[in-house]
Amino acid sequence: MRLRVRSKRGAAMAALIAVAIAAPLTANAAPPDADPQPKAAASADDQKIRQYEIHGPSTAADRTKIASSGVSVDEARDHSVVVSATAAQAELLRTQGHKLKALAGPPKRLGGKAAEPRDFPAEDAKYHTYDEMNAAIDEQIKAHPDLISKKVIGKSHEGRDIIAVKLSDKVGEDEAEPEVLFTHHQHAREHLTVEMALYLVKTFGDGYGSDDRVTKMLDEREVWIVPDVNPDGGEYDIKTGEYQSWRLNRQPNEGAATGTDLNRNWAYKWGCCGGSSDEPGSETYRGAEAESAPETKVVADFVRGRVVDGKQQIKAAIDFHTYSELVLWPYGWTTDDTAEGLTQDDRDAHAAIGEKMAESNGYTPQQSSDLYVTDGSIDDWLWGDQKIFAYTFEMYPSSQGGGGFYPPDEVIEKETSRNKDAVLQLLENADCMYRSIGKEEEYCK
Ligand code: NO5
Ligand code: CA
Ligand code: CA
Ligand code: CA
Ligand code: ZN
Repeated sequence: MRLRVRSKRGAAMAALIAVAIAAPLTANAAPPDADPQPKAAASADDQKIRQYEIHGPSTAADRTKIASSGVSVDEARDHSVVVSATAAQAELLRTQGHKLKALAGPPKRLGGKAAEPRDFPAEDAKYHTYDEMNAAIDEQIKAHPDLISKKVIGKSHEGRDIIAVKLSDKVGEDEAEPEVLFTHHQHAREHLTVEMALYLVKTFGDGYGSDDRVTKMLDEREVWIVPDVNPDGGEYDIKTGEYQSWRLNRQPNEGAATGTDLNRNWAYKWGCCGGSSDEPGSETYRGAEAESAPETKVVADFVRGRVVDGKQQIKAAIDFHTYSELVLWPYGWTTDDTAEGLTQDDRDAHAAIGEKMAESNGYTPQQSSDLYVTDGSIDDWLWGDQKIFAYTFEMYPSSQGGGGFYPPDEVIEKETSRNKDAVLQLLENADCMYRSIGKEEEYCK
């Protein structure tokens, strides 16, 4: 059954690829750090991603099946989904019998001004470009040099620095304190997550000495923030000054389609379970092999580098995404609550803290695969490979109507500070995550 479906899709894809090959492949001829030449109008239209509403899909299995057509599932409702798709992917879903309703494209927010290349639209000026993000972090380091530092942990495909910001008392020393990791912006269009990182750097930096909870956590934990896992994708999304709805990184593949879904490229159960795509051009393309995307490998190497004397120092993590207002925990690769490497106690501790965090920010707590199956996600790798308690936060808004991937900059402050208590909870639990299920004696002594 599955084979027949795949071969049918294969034929459709082959036809689409044939069309794509007829267009000039100028993008691939460009050196890796150069901008691709503008493509012919038809080809650019083919690549254009927009959102559609599809009625019918009601279960995680339905949604996983939708995703296997190459689209990303952006929103799961009781009896419908919102997906992002190219025209070709939308067509494929239609041939499979689905009715798609095109939704409004990304907002312009130009405020009467011309689009400014490589910048957010005028009305969204409070969002930070990659350069503005780095400047804001450098400013915080200057203001709090004993508390905040940064290091370059590697480079993106196009050569941008990927940085890790460290926050702790005696920040220059590697103290024996539980470490906690926050990662942001795996998906290019999820710009609010970079603002989340900047909010954390500012709130922790400025709050030390005046905010008791913040002070205690910086005294007793080492906080790592990777504010921009996918800088190339993020910059590409605003390259023309108008939002592109881009999700992937900017690494070319064989053929015409660019980009890997970083959150399908991690080296645990990579490509195992129908939760990613092996087709370049898919919104969930998993890459040629695990960690084939430099950005994934850079962050994975950093995490592996936190193993000191055979012990992983990082105890817990949140990977920030948008949107849907969810708190998710592993696994994504299976719909079973427990599985290899994830005992009932592991699951219960994840859920107990996940539910408490969700109580404070008003998000919905659930296992990741309740949404749809994913494989090669960061959380599965963090837990399955490194035994780091791992959460994904899908931030504001709850739905496409609330702005989808592009909420206006007016919401930044409210929607980042909304997670302060949840982040502090994770830090406070990080010395013994099993305390949350009353098993401190058993696991943490
Ligand atoms: C994420 C989570 C389900 C992990 C993903 O909409 S998102 O792409 N941000 N959702 O599919 O990787
Ligand atoms: Ca605005
Ligand atoms: Ca310290
Ligand atoms: Ca340490
Ligand atoms: Zn995402």
